[in-house]
Amino acid sequence: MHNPEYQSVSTVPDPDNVTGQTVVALIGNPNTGKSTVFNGLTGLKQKTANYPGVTVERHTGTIDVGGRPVTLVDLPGTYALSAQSPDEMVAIDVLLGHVESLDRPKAILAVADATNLRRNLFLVTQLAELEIPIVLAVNMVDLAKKKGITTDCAQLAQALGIQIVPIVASSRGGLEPLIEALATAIHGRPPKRTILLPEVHAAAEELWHKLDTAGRHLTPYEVERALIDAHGAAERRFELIAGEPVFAEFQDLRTRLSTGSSLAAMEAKARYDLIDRLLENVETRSEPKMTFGDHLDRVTNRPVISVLLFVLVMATVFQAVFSWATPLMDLIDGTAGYLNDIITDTLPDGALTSLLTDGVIAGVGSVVIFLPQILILFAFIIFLEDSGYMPRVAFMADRMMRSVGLSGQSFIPMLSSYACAVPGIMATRVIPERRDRIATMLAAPLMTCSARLPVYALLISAFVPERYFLSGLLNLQGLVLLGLYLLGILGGIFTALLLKKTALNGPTPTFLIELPPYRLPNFRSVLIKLLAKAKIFLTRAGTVIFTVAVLIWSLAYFPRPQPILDDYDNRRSVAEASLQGDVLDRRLAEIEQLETSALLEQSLLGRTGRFVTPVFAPLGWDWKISTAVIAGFPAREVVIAILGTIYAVGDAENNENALVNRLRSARHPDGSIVFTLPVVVGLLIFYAFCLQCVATIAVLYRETNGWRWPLFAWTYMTALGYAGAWIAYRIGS
Ligand SMILES: Nc1nc2c(ncn2[C@@H]2O[C@H](COP(=O)(O)OP(=O)(O)OP(=O)(O)O)[C@@H](O)[C@H]2O)c(=O)[nH]1
Ligand SMILES: [Mg+2]
Repeated sequence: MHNPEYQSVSTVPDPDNVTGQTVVALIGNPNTGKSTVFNGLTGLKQKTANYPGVTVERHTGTIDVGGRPVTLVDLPGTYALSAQSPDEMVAIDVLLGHVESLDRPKAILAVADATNLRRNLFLVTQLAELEIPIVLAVNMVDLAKKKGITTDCAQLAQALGIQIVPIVASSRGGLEPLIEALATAIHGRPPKRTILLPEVHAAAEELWHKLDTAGRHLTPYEVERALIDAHGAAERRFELIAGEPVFAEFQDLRTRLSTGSSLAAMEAKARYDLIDRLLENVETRSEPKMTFGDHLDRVTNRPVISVLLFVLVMATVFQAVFSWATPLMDLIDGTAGYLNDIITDTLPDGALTSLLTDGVIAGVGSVVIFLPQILILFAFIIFLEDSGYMPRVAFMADRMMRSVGLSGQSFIPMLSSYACAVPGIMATRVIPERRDRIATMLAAPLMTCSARLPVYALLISAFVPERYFLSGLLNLQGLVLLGLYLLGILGGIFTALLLKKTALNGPTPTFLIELPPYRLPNFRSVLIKLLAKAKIFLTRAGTVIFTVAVLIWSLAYFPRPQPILDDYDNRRSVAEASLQGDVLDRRLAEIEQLETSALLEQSLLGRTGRFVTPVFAPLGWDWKISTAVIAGFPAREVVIAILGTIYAVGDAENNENALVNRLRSARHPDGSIVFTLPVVVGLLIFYAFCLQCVATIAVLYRETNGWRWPLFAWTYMTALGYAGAWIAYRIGS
């Protein structure tokens, strides 16, 4: 079939081939399975989930196409080539060859959702204007089949002048033919271009010619997109390159060309007319049936029910974190204790034994023990992401977010921050307006990330009694944890409100999100993602936390001055000469404990600790807590390893392995309890607010292009944490 609207146009000047790689760009609407295709082809593990906006930056991988290496670039999803938000800009920049280290793609691998082909073809027909060969992967044919949708791919391919391969990316179906199609496309010809708005096209060519002779280089295509997409990235680029006088002329031209409606609207209408004609004989759809998911949506999208459901889901997560993890945690604790016993039984008393037990086992072990809880949290997060629940929560939260000057679009980044603020901050790239983006970025680190979980869990299991309500359905520890998460949310919302009312004042953004269908997450892929999380956690424990534990141990163990050792040896001799039996044993244990404390007090760590203690004295913290908090600055969960080591070195009776018990029995030199209720509450509040995470600071720096916001965030959050802890301590005592 030859479409009369196709006409040949002159080719774009050959893009500069800087690195000699063969690049293929993977692009398509959001949530169509691009990253799933990418992972399937490259064997890598980029994040995939069932909501739009999962991928926000480009990721590259290498695939073998016909015996030659090809660089495949996974891109953020976009509905059209009129980029508005930073993530969409990434996609356009790659396609146009504006990325320094990456050649312009030799071919485009477009991914479309078979259940929604009409809307997906909007982008595909735009891509067909880029003068790059295209292979279209029509994905999710399994779902289309279930819905009674059939597509005649061969006929559509002929009409569009591109190759089309039907695939099921999630089960790797059709990936082989896809690679074969790519092999042909890389050396093939681009599809013929359809001119949808001939007048705009002609005007753009003319303007381009003028600019080009004036030595300002853009492509005719870029000029055309700049004309059509008002306020888009292409327009900004045009303004930058063309300069002020030409830009004014350009705006006049746009006004003249717009007949009744905007150029973008004219383009959309012409494009959808074209697509409807294309699809007329290609796609057949049976009568739409209400699916289970549709029924679920009817119920769960009601305002009151959706809020109740969300609270229920959250409450379940926190109950699960505490009650399901216990057996596994006991197992890890038991193993650590067993290792400890073996070492103390086989090695002589001394530095090596202390390093292994007090440094490595107590330090790394006190962090590793939280693995089960972290995995339960992640299992829930992955389940929520893959099921399609995330965007629905964002939709529900839209109204609440509006009251603080943001919108539901800020909610997914904030929810992602439950795992970690770093991907959460990255996820703000879907937000077009810079003000809203920054306000969300600064709220994100206040959400309770998974590194806070061990800190909370340690203090909660040490100091919150294990009490059950409603015949075992609710437990107090889970409720306290839920409260801390709510505190984080409140902190985040307050921060966003504060910023949107002051430095980042601006209109409330509008929020549009496509609700993907509910899907039952694939057990295998959830498991794979979970194992990846476990690996990350354990690698960290084996590297960063191990190093910190050994370092802190040596600071806490050395030096060991002879006079102190001699002094306590003397006391031992005196006791042995004058006492007997049980009394002697008790006296010896007491001397041992006093000696250990004395040694710790004058160790390098103890001496440094005394410097920082005054800073935290108003919060009721002793030098051990203060030192641990300061040394835990680079990553908050490290504080546990440090406490683990300090208390192990400072504990003469090595039989008490669990850090929880050591914290419970910690005493000041005058015999009073260290972890009183006001101190514990203060610590919890401090950790809810403070920004103890170098990775977050680094990503804030990168995403805001400067030190201003990361410095502000650190100061602001630390001040908030300190003030909160101080108030708790004051009120409590
Ligand atoms: N049933 C079915 N599900 C699929 C298929 N391909 C991908 N999915 C699921 O669709 C969801 C979206 O997949 P992603 O690969 O994250 O989509 P994406 O296009 O990269 O999304 P963005 O990065 O947000 O633009 C995931 O939950 C996948 O498991 C398929 O062929 N069939
Ligand atoms: Mg993706």
